[in-house]
Amino acid sequence: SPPTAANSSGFAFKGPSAPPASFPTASQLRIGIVHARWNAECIGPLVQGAVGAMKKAGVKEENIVVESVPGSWELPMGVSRLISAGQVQASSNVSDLMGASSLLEGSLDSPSTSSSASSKPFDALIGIGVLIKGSTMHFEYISECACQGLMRVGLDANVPVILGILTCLTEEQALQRSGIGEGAHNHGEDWGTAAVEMAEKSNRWA
Ligand code: DLZ
Repeated sequence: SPPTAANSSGFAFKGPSAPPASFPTASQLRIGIVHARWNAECIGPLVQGAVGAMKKAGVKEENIVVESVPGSWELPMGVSRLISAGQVQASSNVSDLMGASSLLEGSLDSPSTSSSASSKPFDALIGIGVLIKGSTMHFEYISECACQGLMRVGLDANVPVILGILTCLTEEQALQRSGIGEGAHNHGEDWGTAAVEMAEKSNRWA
């Protein structure tokens, strides 16, 4: 659980308060993750954290699709294309359509190899990246555009897109937020839970 879990009044600082107690439709949800490959030491645990939280909430592993793009700059396009691929050709292997390889390739069931995998469009997506400030202006430009881009893609497609981008001033901050080190908290877990909550609520509000 987050180190900043809700107090007895139900409030939390620097972290979400408790999510819904259960996710009744989780087993029917289909969720996509697109992650950048920069700062892989953090990306791996963040993706694992998100996948773990979704499975804990009841999402089936075969209904979680994980794809990668080079860096955070490419996340909005990657998420946008994955949404389209899921809508157009939901019954085939989305990985083939993306043509990208993931850090976690092989660790999750490919939709094409599992007969119980869902073939419907994605109910929610997560864009995962880690940006660490360097000595040039790259950090500022990429952070701003990647975050704005993910918001735009989600609103344009009317599909929940979770912001899974860490924008850190130091490597230590990035490691801490990836669950690495003493007292660290893996933000990927929060993103996974947020994806399930938003997927369910969006379906209900449709
Ligand atoms: C170029 C760049 C830099 C300097 N830093 C990061 C970073 O910290 N995290 C990240 O995800 N990507 C970084 N990139 C790569 C860009 O996001 C992008 O992949 C390239 O500029 C190619 O378009």
